[in-house]
Amino acid sequence: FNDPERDTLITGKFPADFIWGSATSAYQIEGGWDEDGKGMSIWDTFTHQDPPRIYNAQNGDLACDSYHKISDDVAILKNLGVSYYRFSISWPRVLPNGTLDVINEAGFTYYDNLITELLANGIEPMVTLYHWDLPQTLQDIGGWENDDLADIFNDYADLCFQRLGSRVKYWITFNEPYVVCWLGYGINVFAPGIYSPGYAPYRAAHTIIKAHAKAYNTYKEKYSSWGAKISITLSTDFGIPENPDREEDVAAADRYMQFTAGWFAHAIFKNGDYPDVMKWQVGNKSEAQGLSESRLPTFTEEEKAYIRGTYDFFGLNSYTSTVCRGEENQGTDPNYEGDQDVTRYQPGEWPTSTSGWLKPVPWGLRGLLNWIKDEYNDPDIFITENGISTAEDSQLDDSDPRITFYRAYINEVLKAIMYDDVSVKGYFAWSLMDNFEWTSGYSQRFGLHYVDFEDDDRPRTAKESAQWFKELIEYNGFSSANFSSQSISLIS
Ligand code: GBH
Repeated sequence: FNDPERDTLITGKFPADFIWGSATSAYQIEGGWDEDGKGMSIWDTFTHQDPPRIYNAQNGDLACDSYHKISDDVAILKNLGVSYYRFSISWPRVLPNGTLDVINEAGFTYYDNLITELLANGIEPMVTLYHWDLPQTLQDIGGWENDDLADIFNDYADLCFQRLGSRVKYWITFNEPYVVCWLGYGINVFAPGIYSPGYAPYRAAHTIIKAHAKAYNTYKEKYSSWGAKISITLSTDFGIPENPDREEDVAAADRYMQFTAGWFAHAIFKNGDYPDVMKWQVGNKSEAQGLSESRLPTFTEEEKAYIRGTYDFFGLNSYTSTVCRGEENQGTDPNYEGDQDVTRYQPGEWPTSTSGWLKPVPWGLRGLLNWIKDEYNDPDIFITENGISTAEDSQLDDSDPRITFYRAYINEVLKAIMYDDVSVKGYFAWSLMDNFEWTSGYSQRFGLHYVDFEDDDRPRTAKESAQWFKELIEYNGFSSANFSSQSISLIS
């Protein structure tokens, strides 16, 4: 993305109706893993494994104890001045077996109370139905590889709409299905810990896309009088061609985007089907591997018609970028990454962070927003996550890198709105508070608020970045005052 102003911070305001929020997810904050009738999720199973799979054998059993701390959580949101809070529902907390046979009322009471407290403080909920914590009972029947999960998810979604929907204006079906499918079913990095790099991710994605479409249509058929917007949150790094003058690299960057964002977005935001380049690549590789059919499943015409257009906005999580070189994969084993014929890396000169994968590239976010606008016909976009980690021993002074990161990234969002006319409608900082960072446990702190994990009470304390974000929200944009605590430059 060729941006002549990419080294410059600009001043300016966001549109008056721009939504500012902060985000969390159930397993990462709630704790209460076996309380009041909650069922087991695949992350309970995964974190309790022996030998341990998580940094220092940590888990989310207590996490930030948000299950018991509604008023603390709402108080820090209120202090931030956000108008929205994005949180997720723990499916096994409300349906311990995953299905409608047992409804755990205590689970709904928790979310009911949370929403009541939010609204009483002038904060609207944005609710994610699936942020990775599948009921274990559903994994036992194959998880997302089992086609039945589309209907079972739809039942769960329907129940959540019915119980909570009169007070929710934004629903998100799935958070980052790419991560679920590839890290969970492809390479055994995340729960459920399946290693099947050439097959299971495609099968899981197929079910998830159908599940999303069902839940979307259920909302529109049964609950549209409540008028919420409903969609999906997708994640991708921004793929940058290694050499923008080399046609193979430009094509490779596009293939990477189609295999990550497009894997889900093409069907939902375009025509009900996978990107042509995915069908071509996976089909050809499958044939070369002597398989009788493509490893990429197909949708029926009826399914395509049902899936396309099942969105009211584009939910985007993005943190970093990646450089792509077009290069034929020489491996012969079925593999989703090999299927792409893309060699990827993050250049050594990019700034680093506590999370090895997260190299701050602010201008990449503007490039990505433009890519989405062009690719999917200018949808409304909500950035549902963006942020940076600091080390386990970091405390309240997080101006470098967190303020520097937010300033540079959010400034790129402003440029995308002001200069490129991208329809960005809201921005959610990840995260409201330090929490359980999946396999990294509590060693990577993403919070605007510090959580003391040594203290049983899990007290929350505002970091410097929380104050900075609050001032940004108050002004609804950048005045020169937002630049005053400039430290090292991420913008290079
Ligand atoms: C988001 O994923 C999640 O939605 C959120 O829950 C999470 O806390 C947040 O980001 C910060 O990570 O362990 O080296 O194999 C962002 C995409 C995908 C980035 C998994 C980290 C693991 C890399 N994440 N990836 S590694």
